[in-house]
Amino acid sequence: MHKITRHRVINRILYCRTSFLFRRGIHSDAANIRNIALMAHIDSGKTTLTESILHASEYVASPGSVDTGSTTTDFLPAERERGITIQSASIPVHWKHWTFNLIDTPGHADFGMEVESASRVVDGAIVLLDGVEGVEAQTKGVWSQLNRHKVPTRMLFVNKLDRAGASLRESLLSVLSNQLHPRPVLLSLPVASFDKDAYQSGQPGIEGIVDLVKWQAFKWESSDGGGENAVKQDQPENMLLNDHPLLPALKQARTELIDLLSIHSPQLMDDFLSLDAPDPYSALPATQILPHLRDLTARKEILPVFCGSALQHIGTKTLMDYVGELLASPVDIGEESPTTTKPGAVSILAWKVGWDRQKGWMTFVRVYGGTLTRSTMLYNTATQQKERVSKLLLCYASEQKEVDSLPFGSVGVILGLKHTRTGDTLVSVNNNNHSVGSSVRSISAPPATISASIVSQSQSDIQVVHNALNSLTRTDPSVRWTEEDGQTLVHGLGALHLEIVEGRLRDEFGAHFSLGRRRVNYKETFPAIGEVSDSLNWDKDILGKPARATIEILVRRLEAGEQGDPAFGGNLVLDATGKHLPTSSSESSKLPIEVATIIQGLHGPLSASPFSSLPMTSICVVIKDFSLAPGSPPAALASASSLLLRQILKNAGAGDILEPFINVKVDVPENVMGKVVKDLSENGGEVQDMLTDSRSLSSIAVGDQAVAPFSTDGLYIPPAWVTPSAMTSTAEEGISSRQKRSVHALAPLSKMLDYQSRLRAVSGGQATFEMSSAGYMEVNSARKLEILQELGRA
Ligand SMILES: Nc1nc2c(ncn2[C@@H]2O[C@H](COP(=O)(O)OP(=O)(O)OP(=O)(O)O)[C@@H](O)[C@H]2O)c(=O)[nH]1
Ligand SMILES: [Mg+2]
Repeated sequence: MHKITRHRVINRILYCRTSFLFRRGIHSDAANIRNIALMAHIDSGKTTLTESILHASEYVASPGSVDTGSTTTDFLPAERERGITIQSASIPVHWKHWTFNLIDTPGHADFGMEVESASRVVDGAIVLLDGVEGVEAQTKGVWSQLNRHKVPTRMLFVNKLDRAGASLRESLLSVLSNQLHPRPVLLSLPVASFDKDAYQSGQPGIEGIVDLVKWQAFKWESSDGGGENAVKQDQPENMLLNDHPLLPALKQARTELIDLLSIHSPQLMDDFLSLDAPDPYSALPATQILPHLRDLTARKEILPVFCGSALQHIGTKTLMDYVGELLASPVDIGEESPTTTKPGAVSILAWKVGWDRQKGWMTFVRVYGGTLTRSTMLYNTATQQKERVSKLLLCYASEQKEVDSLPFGSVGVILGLKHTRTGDTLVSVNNNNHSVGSSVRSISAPPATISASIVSQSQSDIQVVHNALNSLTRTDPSVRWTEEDGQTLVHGLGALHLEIVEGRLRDEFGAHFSLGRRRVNYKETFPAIGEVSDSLNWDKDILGKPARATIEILVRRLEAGEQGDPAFGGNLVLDATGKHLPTSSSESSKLPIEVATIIQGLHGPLSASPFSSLPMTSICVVIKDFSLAPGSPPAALASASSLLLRQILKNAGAGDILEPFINVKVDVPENVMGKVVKDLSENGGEVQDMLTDSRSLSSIAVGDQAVAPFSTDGLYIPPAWVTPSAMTSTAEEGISSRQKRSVHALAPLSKMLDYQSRLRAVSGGQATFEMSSAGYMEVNSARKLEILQELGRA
């Protein structure tokens, strides 16, 4: 493992974690800022691409590598040890006239909270695909997160095209088969070899790319390329000589690109038709194409697709050019403020809170309205507390810089805030009428799936552990802790998450404790008995005052395709017209007080089933009617809704039990595959596929209902031979199939907590695996009994 001292770690935290606007002076021009995130399935190359981007922008003289634990953004010891990203890191990049605030996010589903908060503050995302794997389980996970947070602009980067087996065609088809976007549009194509003979012999790898918009080919002279000198650039006709087979394919790709864009942009069609050139498809200049590309990207009509190899720095600079050209700036998004603030008032979102032993609490913010200065007195709309700024920071590598202000659109750090948590909105006190609970946007933590008890080493450690837990939950809201039957329980998103939490509590917060057995969190849902409606009259005194209210609600299970609200335990509340009502306390405070109090009343019965005491999920409550007698306190409605829902749940009888499932992919040699499959089946796993070529995964939707693919009509899908290394692997399939297989299965998380050691034993250490969350699923009656027995309820 790469050794790194605590002192260096702290310095790295201070110098690198923070986001920065510029290198040589403030970029006050928000139109040039791009707040973007890199998101993808685990191991797709996000951190490697970040390092390549930093290298291209001359931020780092020589790029680090995740494989030797020397990257800029994965700097925690736990990250370097494991070679994975755990915390998202924001880093400023200066490129041409733009400043990118780049957030490298983790791909592992256990750190979904990091992706969640990053999705909240970015205006654009680069989603990576591993060119060998295509769209994977977590690709779809991050894609729906981006949808949920309405991230306005996105692009795709098909990475690892240097790997044997990488296929641009299959990757693009996987975008359609998984319904990510109906119109992925290739703006660059890879050149496996500029040498015609090598190309025809199926030379694997990638030597360069062609920018189809600018009609330029780039050739990397050496594989460790990246530097300007190593790249040769010219028109494709001058670089691909002697009837190179790729040239006609490139021309076809460009022709189809212009045709497709023209169909969606009448102006471009006019420009194109009025071109007086023998070959208008090659003559159309990039300057005429770019505004339309930008517009179509913003309107989500198209999904721009780029390709390359982050490891070899191939395609990185082209990608950076298009990040600047196509992704939205804060100006495109406009100012966002809670409705109650005056125009021009400061409004900021705390998207991440970090703890540093020397600096104390570091609050990472994005400015959504106005300009934040050091003297701005802030008001936290969620905690309803005033906060005083002590310092504003912008950092760039080892240059740490204190500044007087953070302008609109920027991302920076505030020191000195005492109560602010991830997801809170802060506004300037002067311009605010203290709008309680109003927020720019809310960030909600995904549901916890796994828990463990924490046993303090001595009586005096108990308080230290509790303080450490409070601090940790402020930095990572997906960690929760509770006291149950005199036991302290910590809840997290998965086994790896808990492992990291354990380490952080010890190393960062100095707590002494031991962790008990891990167990997964079960949930209960409404029984399958259809809809139940009922009403209730409340006529009792509240705090000595007469209180009268009536309420009528309907309760049912969520229907297929209906999404529960993660902030409300995966349940949903609708009004009488079927409109989705916001349920998080900060959002629901925008509702009329009566409705907000009814929702508050629903919390209690949903948090514990009357039968199993488990939290209830996937339940839809429709508020059909209500009334409050004049002079009665709104609390009467909360009491009425709570009592009524409890009655309905009780009368409906015990519901079905749900438990967290995971998608697991095991790469295993064929000789031990049988044992691996048997073990999975014995442990409640359902094997879904055993593939010889993991790319074929693109056509199946793991853990989901199969969906009809988007049509390829009108799209340019490159032929398979454009990435000859994929052809090579097909040719060798006979051999490889005897060697390696990918087993895809769906399994209950509870049976997979010790999978690492179990798989090692079963496969003799010959297999590797990766997991991603598949969410909560209903269990069969045998398993239900087992769970109820485990809980002492049967
Ligand atoms: N051949 C090849 N390998 C690559 C490329 N990009 C990344 N890798 C390798 O893929 C592995 C994962 O790379 P990372 O950059 O850590 O991937 P990540 O997406 O940041 O992973 P998480 O943060 O853990 O989700 C490492 O071994 C990299 O060296 C590439 O373009 N080609
Ligand atoms: Mg990473």
